[in-house]
Amino acid sequence: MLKAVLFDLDGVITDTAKFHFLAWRDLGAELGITVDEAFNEELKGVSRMDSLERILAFGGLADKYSTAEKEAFCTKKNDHYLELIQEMTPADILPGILPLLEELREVGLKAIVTSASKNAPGILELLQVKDYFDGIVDPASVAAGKPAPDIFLAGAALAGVQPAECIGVEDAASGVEAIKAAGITAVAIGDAEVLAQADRVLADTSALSLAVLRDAWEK
Ligand code: B16
Ligand code: MG
Repeated sequence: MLKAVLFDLDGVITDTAKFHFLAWRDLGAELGITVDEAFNEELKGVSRMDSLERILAFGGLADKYSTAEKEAFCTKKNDHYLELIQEMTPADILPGILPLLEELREVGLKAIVTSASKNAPGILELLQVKDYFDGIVDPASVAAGKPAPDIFLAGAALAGVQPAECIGVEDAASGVEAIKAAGITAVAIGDAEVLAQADRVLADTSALSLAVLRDAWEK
């Protein structure tokens, strides 16, 4: 039986990608690296430090900075990102998400947040949806980030159910890979070619419903 839904945050519950992009673009500019929107796609679902490493490698500066310097860059990017997201409100919840959370609550299915973002609790507060969730996996508590299965296995454990009793909802290819590696049914939001590994791909979140999730899980 389907017992829990594991939600990615950025790109599924809300669209923070534009704010991550602006913050990385400005940091990149300071370092002499052009981060454009196409490159930003490769940072979706990727942790903060791993995103910085990818940007530095992209700019040919992979070995230039010490760990302490890289940590300072991450802090700077995050401070800017936090400033940018303060304008978020419940109006920024993506279509279909709130009705789905209501449905899950009505039938008693668990809802867990499995986001790579350390800012997930604060963002859920801004969106005023924190109470709909039974738990938030702390990405700092798992050994390896997406595409490793760790965060989704931790999500199932937090829900107190088996991976096979869950569905994971993701917008990033790395996230879909992580869900499948955890032995969980994957529902993806976005481009069917990019997300081909998923069990079901929906063009956007407005198509999400408990009926659609159950159908994907049963097949
Ligand atoms: P933070 P998700 C991911 O969230 C974002 O897609 C990715 O762009 C970001 O770098 C990562 O969170 C870390 O975020 O800097 O806030 O800890 O898609 O896994 O919900
Ligand atoms: Mg995402």
